Amino acid sequence: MEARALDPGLAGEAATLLRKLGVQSQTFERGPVTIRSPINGEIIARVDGVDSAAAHGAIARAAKAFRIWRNVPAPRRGEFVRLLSEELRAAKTELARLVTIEAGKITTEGLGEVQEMIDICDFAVGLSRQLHGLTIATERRGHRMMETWRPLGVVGVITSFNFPVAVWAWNAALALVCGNTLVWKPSEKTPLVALATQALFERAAARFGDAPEGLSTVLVGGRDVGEMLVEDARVQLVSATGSTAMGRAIAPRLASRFARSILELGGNNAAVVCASAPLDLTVRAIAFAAMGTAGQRCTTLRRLIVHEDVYDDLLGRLRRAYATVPVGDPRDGAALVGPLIDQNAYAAMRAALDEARAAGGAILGGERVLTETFPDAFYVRPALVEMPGQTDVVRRETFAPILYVMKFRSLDEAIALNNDVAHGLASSIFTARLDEAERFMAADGSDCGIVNVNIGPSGAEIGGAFGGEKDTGGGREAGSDCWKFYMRRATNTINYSGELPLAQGVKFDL
Ligand code: UN1
Repeated sequence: MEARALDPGLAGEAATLLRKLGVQSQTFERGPVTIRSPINGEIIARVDGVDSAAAHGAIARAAKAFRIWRNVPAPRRGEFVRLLSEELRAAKTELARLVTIEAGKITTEGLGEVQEMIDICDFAVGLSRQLHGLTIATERRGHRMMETWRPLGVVGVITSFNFPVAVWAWNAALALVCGNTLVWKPSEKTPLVALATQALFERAAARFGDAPEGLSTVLVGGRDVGEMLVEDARVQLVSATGSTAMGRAIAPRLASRFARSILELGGNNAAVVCASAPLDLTVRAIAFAAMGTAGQRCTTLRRLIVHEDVYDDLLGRLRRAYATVPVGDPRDGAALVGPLIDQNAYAAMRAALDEARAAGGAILGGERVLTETFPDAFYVRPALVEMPGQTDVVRRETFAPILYVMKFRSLDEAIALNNDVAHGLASSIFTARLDEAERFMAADGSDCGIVNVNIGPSGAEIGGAFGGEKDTGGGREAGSDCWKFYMRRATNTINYSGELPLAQGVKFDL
């Protein structure tokens, strides 16, 4: 089934939404950079990229703002984030619609994206009254030892098209309550939602009253802008989401100036389906994880490792799901799979499927659809590919809705397959057996940063730490204690004894 097409008056609608969200018309009506909607390939805006002088200026203002912001009490900084969350709540429908238009997410996922921003803001508001350190036993009489957490500096945030605003919010909400200031380089494919988010940020700043100028700036631009964030000594931390190649290029440069980095570089995520798996639930979980967001989440399920006893039953059900999933205009409530972001994404999908076929894969789906309605957009039917084994193409991340399926016999074999890829982001096991679930989560189980049971690898909540190992980059963002990465830990030893005992019994009497 293909969902029906809607009237494509997208440029006009995008302009109305942008104005309503507080973005000045001149920001998106003229400029050399054209922005196209993946819904129909239509040009929806023309923006101006920043030049290096403007980018330097933004970093300088952020550095200046930091000197003020770091001294604002943390709960008051939390109040700023609370106001931001109010703006996001009020603008949720419009911002979500703009996400749908610019990134091609289906309506509920666009709304989910903004909800994720609201959720991390709420988390950060609570955190703003915590940020607690420890008091630690000291060996010296009349002394106290403790740790305090202090603001770090300017945080550079580089985001990708697939979570074009939520990932900024994960970083921004924490960075702000931690006393830092921000410079944001959004994906070149999705600057409009970033400009809209910045306008909401400025509304929150106006209501807050005395927020320093330059607290957060968005820099629309390409690789050169990202590189400026990486090279500038005033930027203490760069949090970057994108390809492993991008991470490999920037990580050593940040390390060479001892700046911090949080890298979130994609995944090649697997699910293991055991013989005891509850199959109804498993099929639904697989469908969302593998086909949702048109396979363009870094947590998308890309590899399915199925016990041979349930293989035929599960594959039968999956084939039905793949044959009937509605692909179509993401504005249409009936569609569950929207378009790929652009032609390059489609070409990468085609190339991967050709390679899989050559390696012995049996492919269901994967063809381009809706070409008559949307000749300049790239809608595909998600592909279900039965593979004879974990070949090279399976071991590579292709950012498209392709699910490779393989068989296993023993859990050891399944875990080995799960781990035998370069990335280490998310993984799942479907089982009714406690021993299998525990084994998958154990030290010698999945080597990923996210290890789930009876739930797919994608769609993480903000309360947990998000990120993964190996080629995923090792960073953790969002919940748990990730806030600590946005702060400087100071160990304080205070002597109230009136004497000067040295640690480790050292004597140094003059
Ligand atoms: C990403 O794809 O870059 O777990 C982030 C998820 C989301 C975040 C994905 N909450 O799918």
